[in-house]
Amino acid sequence: MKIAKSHPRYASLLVRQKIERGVQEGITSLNGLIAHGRGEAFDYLLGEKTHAFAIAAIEAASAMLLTAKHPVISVNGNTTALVPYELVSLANTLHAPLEVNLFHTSSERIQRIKKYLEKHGAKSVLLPEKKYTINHIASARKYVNKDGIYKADVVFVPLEDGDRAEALVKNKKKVITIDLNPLSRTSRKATVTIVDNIVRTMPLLLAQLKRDKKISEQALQKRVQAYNNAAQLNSAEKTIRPQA
Ligand code: PTJ
Repeated sequence: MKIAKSHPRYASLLVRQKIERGVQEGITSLNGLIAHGRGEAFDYLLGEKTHAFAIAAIEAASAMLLTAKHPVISVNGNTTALVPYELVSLANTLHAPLEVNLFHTSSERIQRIKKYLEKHGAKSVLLPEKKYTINHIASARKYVNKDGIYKADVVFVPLEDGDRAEALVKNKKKVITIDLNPLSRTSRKATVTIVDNIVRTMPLLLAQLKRDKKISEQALQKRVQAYNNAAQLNSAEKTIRPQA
């Protein structure tokens, strides 16, 4: 369906279409539609704009990614459908691999996501390997790639479920997430939580990385140390429920 530019919900409807197409192409799971709806509700409460707490988290994320030894970008059916070019661009900027790790896992969907990202210019899309696992997680999500999440020190993992975010942290990895819900377990467990819509965050993060590439490693490390995730989450929560 062609959406009229004059429609008051034009931007939001365009994003919905991307998720819908993701399902039609076998990239996004049906559960992905539910997750998207939940995200939309929180975005509505946030006024559908990027707040100062998200900018602070983007700055910390950029510094953490640039000072990481082995950063890895974990992708799923929603993120691939919404921001494929930006994910590839992030991987290229950091010289880091993309790795598919699904909540509702299926080997067919894993392959489709890999192909879709390659179609959008990805050079390296890693897949989970049965020989390599992370601890503290029971489901098939424990399987990871030897050259990816297995050896990563920093995992960028937007739109994640709480179990895995927690497991990654317990495996001594720093976790950067994007989640519109500041109350979710993922938001609470991550090292850096960007409370914003991924479609707004990704271009801002890429621009921040470009600026930060000119900054010294020491200054970036200082920024990471100064960042307080709990304080930013607190500001986000106050925005969606000021009486709390
Ligand atoms: O492709 P799969 O099988 O790996 O499944 C991916 C989903 C996202 C379906 C799966 O990880 C899942 O069920 O996630 P949850 O537990 O529903 O959490 C998703 C979180 O992302 C929720 O807190 C949503 O509010 C949030 N979210 C949804 N859309 C966006 C978002 N955050 C930022 N930007 C969005 N566009």
